[in-house]
Amino acid sequence: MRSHWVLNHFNEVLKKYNAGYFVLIDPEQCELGRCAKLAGEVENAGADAILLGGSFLTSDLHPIATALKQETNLPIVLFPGDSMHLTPHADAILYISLISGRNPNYLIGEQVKAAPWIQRYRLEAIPTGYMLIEGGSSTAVEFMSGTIPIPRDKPDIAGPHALAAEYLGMQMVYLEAGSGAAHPVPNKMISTVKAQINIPLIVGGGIRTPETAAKKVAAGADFVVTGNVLEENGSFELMKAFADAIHGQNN
Ligand code: 1GP
Repeated sequence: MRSHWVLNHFNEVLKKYNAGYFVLIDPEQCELGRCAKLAGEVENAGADAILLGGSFLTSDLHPIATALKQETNLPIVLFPGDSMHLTPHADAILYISLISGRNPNYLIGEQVKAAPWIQRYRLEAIPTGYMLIEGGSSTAVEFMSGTIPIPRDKPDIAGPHALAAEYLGMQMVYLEAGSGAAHPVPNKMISTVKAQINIPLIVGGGIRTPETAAKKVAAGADFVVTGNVLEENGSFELMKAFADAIHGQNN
């Protein structure tokens, strides 16, 4: 029997708060000691999980996942760019299929290569429909995947993609503007997608202030992801402000 404790944890977070807060740690952006310290601090500030990964990695994930586990009790969830981005020292993996694109390698190819290793490493796989949304600047995921994002003014195209993810049995949908995007996913696109699905909606890319994060929650995001902003300004006050803004009045 496979464990679903991380997905269960996400559902518990949604019962407790308006929305949950994921912090992305990209091993290319911070050295090991600082990444580990960040993980401990964001747990104290109220984050609900750590995403670990990026579109293009040259770092070894084993030591960093081990170091993160020593600093935090939050689930460490792999956020892979491809099938090489795996480690047994994480708890789970967003088993993402890039459903906004039409590149078979990122729809199913990398997933097949990763599957035996996910089994061997006993990682909880969380099937996730991953949708790249135009964010006003060219992003690493766009380049690496060789796919074009959904235009930001076309929520009516995004909605059926998300619905297809749910019908395919995926457990979450991730609307991604890309790390460091000039503009985050528009509120209208979030609300249109949210109205069409019953599975949790993750929104990330280019979110730089707690106020913006709160707007994404108001539009319908169930989980908000921040990455770059804490690597640029890792103050505890900012982490706490994000967690409070995303959790809402029930915090
Ligand atoms: C990227 O959604 C995440 O995959 C986070 O993006 O680094 O822009 O916060 P940022």
